[in-house]
Amino acid sequence: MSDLFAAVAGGREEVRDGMVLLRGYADSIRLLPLIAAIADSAPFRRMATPGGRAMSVAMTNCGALGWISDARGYRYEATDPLTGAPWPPLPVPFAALATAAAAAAGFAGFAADACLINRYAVGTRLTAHQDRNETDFAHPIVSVSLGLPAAFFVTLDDRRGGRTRSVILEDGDVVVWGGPARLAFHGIREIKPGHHPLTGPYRYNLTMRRAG
Ligand SMILES: O=C(O)CCC(=O)C(=O)O
Ligand SMILES: [Mn+2]
Repeated sequence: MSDLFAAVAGGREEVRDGMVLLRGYADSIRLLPLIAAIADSAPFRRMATPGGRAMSVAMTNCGALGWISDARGYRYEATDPLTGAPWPPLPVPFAALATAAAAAAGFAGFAADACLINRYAVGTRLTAHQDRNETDFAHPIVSVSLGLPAAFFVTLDDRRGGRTRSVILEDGDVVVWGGPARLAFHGIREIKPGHHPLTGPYRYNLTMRRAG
């Protein structure tokens, strides 16, 4: 494990079967400049839902594949539809963090090839959904929270309207889910007003996936 995350490692908590929360595992001071560099070439944008509405959360990607939504649906693409260029490469510290966090959560050998970057302004949210556009659900999802806190919820029984558990995710917290939780419904409740010393009025989230 590199000092990028070992230095800030905190507690380990099971959120539900197959989902582990690693408190304070990621170092936002190291990660945020990498996000800014990615956004210089692949800007944050509010993608359109298949139904034609703009999503409230602004998104971009890095890695060999990037997740997109538009009138044709949800999918991964190798190029950014905004620029026509390949998505910026997955920074080595992102990939290393994903592999180490997955191993710490019990998913050894994870190698991410895609990273969706979400930017939440105050008042935005992400409704309940499954991450299911990846080709092989044997691989876990690694989610990194940076900046303002957020209430993350997950269903306990894989039904959209099922019972949920909520946890507050703070700057540096990493959640890993796979196995029995891989297709759990999850989302983010409305971000409360606040100011974070590193991100101001925003929360950033990286979800690292094996998409292809
Ligand atoms: O922001 C989060 O913590 C979750 C993000 C998420 O579920 C997603 O991007 O699919
Ligand atoms: Mn998700």
